[in-house]
Amino acid sequence: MSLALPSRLYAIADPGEGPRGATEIVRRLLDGGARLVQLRWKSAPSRALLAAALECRRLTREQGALLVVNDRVDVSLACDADGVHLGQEDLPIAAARRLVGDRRTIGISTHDLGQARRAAEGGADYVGFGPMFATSTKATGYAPRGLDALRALRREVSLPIVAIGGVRADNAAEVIAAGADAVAMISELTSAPDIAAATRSLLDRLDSTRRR
Ligand code: 3NM
Repeated sequence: MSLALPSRLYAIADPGEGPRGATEIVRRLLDGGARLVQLRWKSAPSRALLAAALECRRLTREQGALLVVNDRVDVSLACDADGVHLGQEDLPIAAARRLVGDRRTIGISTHDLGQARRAAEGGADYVGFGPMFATSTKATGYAPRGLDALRALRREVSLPIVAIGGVRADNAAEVIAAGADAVAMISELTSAPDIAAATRSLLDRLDSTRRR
């Protein structure tokens, strides 16, 4: 079942090595108008992650925003998130689906057409696709895919596509124009001095972007 994305912005709260905690980032993203938020905190012990996820759940509910938890099906279920986002090395979709059921969203990170096709056939609700451009946030092991690869993917896959990796305010419009349903961003927002203001201005820009 494909996810109806509530926004062209898929904002990822990843505290990384930065000064702000995950829940503080989520609060600021929501203040700026984000309505689709992923909690991504790879280094967190399970308890700290769950505590953050529960708080993020409370905050996203208050704003009517969707919450997706990265990597962790268990934490996604335990905080009653709207979905889980899985990488190629995480639980296979079929196993995740058995756990989360049909009402929750499963997103899959993909890096080429074959992976995206398999994700669609396997029952993913949306696919991530990247890295679009060079990024230092994650060592993906893949060269930047670029806009042509995104256009090719768009022709092949009818599921919502969330483009990720090196997406910034100044290239987000061309990523949407090339066929992404939403753009996912980490550093562009989390390293902004004022996360809420950066989110707000990005959303304004995306609103006025023409689709394909
Ligand atoms: N996944 P930034 S690229 C988490 O290609 C992640 O699947 C990617 O961070 C992929 O917005 C990436 O700071 C990092 O470039 C995105």
